[in-house]
Amino acid sequence: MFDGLLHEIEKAPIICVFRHLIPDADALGSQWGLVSWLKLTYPNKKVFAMGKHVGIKPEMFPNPDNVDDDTIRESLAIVLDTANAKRIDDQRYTLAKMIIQIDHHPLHETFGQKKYIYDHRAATCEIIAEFLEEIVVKPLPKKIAEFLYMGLLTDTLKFSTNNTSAHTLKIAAYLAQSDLNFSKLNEEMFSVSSKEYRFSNYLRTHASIEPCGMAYSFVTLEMMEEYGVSANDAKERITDFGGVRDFEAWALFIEHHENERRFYNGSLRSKKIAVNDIAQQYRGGGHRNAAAVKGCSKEEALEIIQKCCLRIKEAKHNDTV
Ligand SMILES: [Mn+2]
Repeated sequence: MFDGLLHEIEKAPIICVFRHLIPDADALGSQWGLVSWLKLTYPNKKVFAMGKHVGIKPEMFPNPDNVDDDTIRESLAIVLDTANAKRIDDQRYTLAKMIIQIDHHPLHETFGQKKYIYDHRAATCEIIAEFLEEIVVKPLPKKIAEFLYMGLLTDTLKFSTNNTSAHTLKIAAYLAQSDLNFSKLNEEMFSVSSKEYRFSNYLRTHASIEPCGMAYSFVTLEMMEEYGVSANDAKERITDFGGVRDFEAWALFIEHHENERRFYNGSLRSKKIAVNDIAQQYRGGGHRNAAAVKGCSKEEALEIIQKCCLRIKEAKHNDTV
């Protein structure tokens, strides 16, 4: 499965580990899990965590490194959890001697000489842990296991997404051997601020719900200002629509502005219907049941809702015939 990966790692004196912009816990967990393991295992190599953007929970992960262009030129670049080249946090990955992609998103674009893409895995952390399990038979050092577990826990929404598999749990069990404190990790990853709590209440109260079972909300710049939440925090609240029996799909559109232009970036989620191909029509993409769109006008966002509704109706029709 990881043919040649260890070989490339072993021969590289410098390794730069990249991940996507606006990193979530899977991007950061896989990055810091791998970086920490590389540093520990190869004390003579120079290993760097790349990226400028801070994540949703910056207090949970160390700060990225400052790396000059010449160092990147001499390095092996490993890019984690990122399907499109434009989303790589720090575009200088192109300077590297060699680029390796490791990801669980469906293959979207090839930007590396080698790639390890396993889109049936629930998280990039699952793939990194799987790679380490092959090499390190005994339990991983606690900190490394924690980083990887955090990404596994959040990308699977506490092991509840439909890509959670027996393998995911096997990997979780492997990580758990490192004396993990599950309740503490859950608390750290999922508890929200009282501001977010109030904002969630607003979202739930004001969501639009189509008769087909499509729920959605628009969050304007003014609303985020009023509730004191950032666009990143607001986006995370898509999970507030999950767990409702009547909802087949749901969407959250967050307003952004660039120069004078105001537009929406949206997150789409569904129980059964595919939403990633719809997302692709609106400058986005992602997983079958969890995708994102970019730079949409309100009209486009409403079109997306209509397309999802149509698909829900078709699916219901097919179920009954
Ligand atoms: Mn991920």
